[in-house]
Amino acid sequence: MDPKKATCDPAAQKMLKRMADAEIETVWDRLEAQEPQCGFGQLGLCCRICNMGPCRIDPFGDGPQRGVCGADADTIIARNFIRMVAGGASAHSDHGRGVAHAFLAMAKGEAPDYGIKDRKKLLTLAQEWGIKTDGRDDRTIAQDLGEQALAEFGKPHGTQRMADRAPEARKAVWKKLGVTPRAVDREIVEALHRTHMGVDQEYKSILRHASRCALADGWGGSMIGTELQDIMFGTPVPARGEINLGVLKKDHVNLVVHGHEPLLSEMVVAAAGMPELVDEAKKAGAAGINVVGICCTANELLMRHGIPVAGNFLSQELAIVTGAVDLMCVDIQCIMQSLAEIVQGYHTKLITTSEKAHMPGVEHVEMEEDRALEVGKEIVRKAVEAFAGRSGKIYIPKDKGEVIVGFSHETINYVLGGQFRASYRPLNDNIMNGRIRGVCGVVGCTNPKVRHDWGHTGLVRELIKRDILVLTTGCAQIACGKLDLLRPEAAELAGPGLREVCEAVGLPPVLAVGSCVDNSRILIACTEMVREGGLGDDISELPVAGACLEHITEKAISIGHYFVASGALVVFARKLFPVWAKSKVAKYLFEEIEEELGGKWAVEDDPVKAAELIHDHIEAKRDTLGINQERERKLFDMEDRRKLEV
Ligand code: SF4
Ligand code: MSK
Repeated sequence: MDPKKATCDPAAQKMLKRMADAEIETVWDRLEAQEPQCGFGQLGLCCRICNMGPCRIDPFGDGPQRGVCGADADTIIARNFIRMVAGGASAHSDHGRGVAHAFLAMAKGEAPDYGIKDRKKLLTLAQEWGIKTDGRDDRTIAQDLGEQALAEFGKPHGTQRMADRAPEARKAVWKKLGVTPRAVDREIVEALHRTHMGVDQEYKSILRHASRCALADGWGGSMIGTELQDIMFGTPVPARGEINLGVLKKDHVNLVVHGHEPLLSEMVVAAAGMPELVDEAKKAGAAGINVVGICCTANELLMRHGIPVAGNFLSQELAIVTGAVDLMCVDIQCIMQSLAEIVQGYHTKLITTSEKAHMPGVEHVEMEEDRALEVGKEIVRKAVEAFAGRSGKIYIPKDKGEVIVGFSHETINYVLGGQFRASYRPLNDNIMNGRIRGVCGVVGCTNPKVRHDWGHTGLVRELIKRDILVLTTGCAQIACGKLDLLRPEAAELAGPGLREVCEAVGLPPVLAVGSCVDNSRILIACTEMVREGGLGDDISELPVAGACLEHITEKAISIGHYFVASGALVVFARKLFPVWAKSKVAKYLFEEIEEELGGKWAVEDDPVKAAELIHDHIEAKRDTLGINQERERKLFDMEDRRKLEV
């Protein structure tokens, strides 16, 4: 394998070469060993839901066209699709439920190490949910809010409260189609029930429920997770940071937090800053304690504290092989089982922390809400101990990108509109006057089937060149950071209109919005754009889109589908999208669903062509809005600048 073909991240290229020389197996090697992968699976045409199977449908028409139970190709593809949505929704929502649980414990005084960092958001959300705030102390308000948030997952009646935030026109579309999300658990359970052998056999009916299930994720579990995390740990504001393996420090205790939930990593960061533990590290011969992140837990810490990021999903094995990681603690989601084997060759200590996610042969230190900081301290101490036992050689690539992050929707509001008139008006105005053509969310994973970081960064470069503002989350956000796209200087790569706007307000053309659950922030940003006026009455009228050309997980499918069901065009890589192109399911997802929900899926592997597709979609939306009439282009004058200045 040629490292340059596997990844466009220079640090990863160096590490892959070293791993090949040392004959250490990587995720790329295991992918190669799996090839050729099952062609039926790649098209969504295999089913192993019951024990009359597994069954497969022959896409060439020579072999079987029905499973043993009689299910046809479309039923099987639709069932596989909705099960991915349900898996993704369950992952995000169980994360959200965990946060709600800790939030309630905090409010009751049962989790004393957590607190309320964003009081304004607490009061705003409480008022939004009809919780009395006058004359009540914050903890009591938080207790009511925590109870209600937890109830959203399993309530017997009614629909998701967060979904009330959507524009009126959007809610009317959902209501008419019968897909307004109810309790999160109910939608996921129903998805599994409908796809049990012999239940829902009409692909459109299955896929409509997929929409409702995905909406329960985006406008339910994920949004609850994001909002309560903001209240407990602070709503992100612009912060500087650094991204890539070069953030590891040879002379420090390097502690990597990897996974998704900030509940633990916040405590590790707090513990690592305690003088007693820093002293212990110094006594062990280290210059200090360096906490860095991988995957979305990294995004959570980077956004709130400027904690450095060592890499995204495909960087996790590489980080260990630097020999500089003293301890890696993992919680939930996107953790490769291979880590347990790779650490055998190093002094690195690997620790699991979630009751839901154990690994064979790996020490488990359970995160407990009522003694969270103690657990954080215990983990930091284990990292110091491991540092003291360092033996092998250390190689840390020097590569790291500088970034500005922290663009919660509140930050976008503030940065664009200013403290005294915070609003999306300047964004909408710049879209209406054409300097910014539209907005695209570039999100999601890094998959070894695609050149690492190439799909995301290639697409982002092409979008900003076309004056499309990019919002990014997850591993895509880390990819952009590694390759210098999250800096204001990246505006030099943007088209003239976007560049003018970015330079006027000092913004990067690619705004880092956060982790996977923070895609809910993009839903809110879209809603605010509608509310601000001038760009239609519904998200489906906005010149916006979403994309992920390197997706891996069920979570990514759920995210993509909740954006489609919210009215957006969503583009994924063709070769990673397990839906047979000639099926009726494909016709529905790529075309007909737009008539029902205003959004639709599209597939494209090539980042340039994907950018063209998104650009054409955005221009078509602009035409429909009537904002594409020829206008005289002019450079910013003082009047324009005054409008934009913070
Ligand atoms: Fe085969 Fe039908 Fe069973 Fe699926 S549900 S494995 S198609 S018999
Ligand atoms: S971590 S879900 S690989 S974005 Fe959120 Fe990255 Fe995808 Fe995991």
